[in-house]
Amino acid sequence: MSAAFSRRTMLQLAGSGAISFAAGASGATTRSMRADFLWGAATAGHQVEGGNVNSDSWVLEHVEPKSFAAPSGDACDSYHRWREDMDIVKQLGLNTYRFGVEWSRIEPAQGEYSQAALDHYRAMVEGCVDRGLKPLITFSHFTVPRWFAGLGGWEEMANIDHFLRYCERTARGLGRNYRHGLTFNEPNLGALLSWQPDFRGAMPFFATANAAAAAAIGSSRFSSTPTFDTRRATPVQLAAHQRATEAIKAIRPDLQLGLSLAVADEQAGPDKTAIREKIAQVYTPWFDVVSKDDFVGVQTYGRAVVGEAADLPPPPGVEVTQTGMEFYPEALEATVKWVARETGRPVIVTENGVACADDSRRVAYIDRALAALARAIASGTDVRGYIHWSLLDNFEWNRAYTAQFGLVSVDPKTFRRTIKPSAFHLGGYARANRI
Ligand code: GCO
Repeated sequence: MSAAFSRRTMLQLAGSGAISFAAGASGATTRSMRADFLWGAATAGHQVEGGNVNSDSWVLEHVEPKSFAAPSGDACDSYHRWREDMDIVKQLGLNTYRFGVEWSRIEPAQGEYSQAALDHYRAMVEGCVDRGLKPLITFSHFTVPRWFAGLGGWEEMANIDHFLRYCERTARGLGRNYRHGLTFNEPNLGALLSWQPDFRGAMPFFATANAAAAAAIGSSRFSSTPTFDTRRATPVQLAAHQRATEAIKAIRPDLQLGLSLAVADEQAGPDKTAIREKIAQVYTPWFDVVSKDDFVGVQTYGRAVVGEAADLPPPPGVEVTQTGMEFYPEALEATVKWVARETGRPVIVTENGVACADDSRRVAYIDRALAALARAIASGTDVRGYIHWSLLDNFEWNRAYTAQFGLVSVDPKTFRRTIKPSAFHLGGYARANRI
């Protein structure tokens, strides 16, 4: 038996929960995670960098009617302060930093690539490595260049070629010092949101905003995530993921590459339920494609109770988060088990978190979500990491700066970072490598 084999077997046993039980300080049974478990925090380019002026979102943030509570503006100024952000990740005892590269900085005009932007992101990869952090790179986290939105974005199959060129440039430009990548962040989000009555009802409004954005850039159309037509965009993004995977792997065959899915703990409502239709529409096409990837990223924020034709609102009296979701950290057990079973792939939790002003609720959320994750691992689910959303309080899309998902707060004027107790709490799990 080779050393490599026995080591792998040990890791698998550790991952499956077959070894390493111990009693924690509280008396509860705790479990060691595999030695290479990823403990991290996540950000996304547009949500933290600031000044992402060539993106589709920037255009939409500045037209009437306004679909954003405020423009992203300087965000957290992380385009300049990324070193400080990574220092915090390191200080907390986490070992992974997930961040996104912005296509609209790398290719601000069609066919014009910015070497300076590629160098910037490569320096970020190296910055992680210098601190002993593993970078996990998102190639496309919702935002696209404004010119790409004007060409019909993900609603046009022919547009995939633009994405492939960007992925190739980026894969070359970032160098070899990262081991994990995601092509897309939550390409199923539009389909998932279409089950929410509020989002469905707002589609005519979004269409008006998109028309205004088209006019602003002198185009006849403007296609943006997640307000695009998902029946058109889903087949394009499915194909784009597969082709981008081939293109990136041709340059980096050693890369662990996948995508992340928005996954709610889907539960049938008490009366009639359309849960089967919902799953077939929102998840099944992605599960099929993901089953060929190296791993699958699971992003869970809570549960969805599916009624006859849409998700039901949280029952009266339950605790809700700043984004109106039921506070339900337990969702993570069902989602990672389900996705692992359906895809046969190892899971990395690439996002999980809660929007709350009271940080003690984030501490409770982390404890309960990690307990749920430990139960999934104990039942044999192959989970390779837990990456919290988010490192920073940041630009939460349409809600702008009104929802706090961060382990760290950011002063909007001075950009001063203040680490919250929940961040140290998560770091404690990471340092011990136990749940
Ligand atoms: C998403 C995104 C993040 C969000 C987060 C909180 O999952 O929608 O990846 O960009 O900010 O989920 O809503």
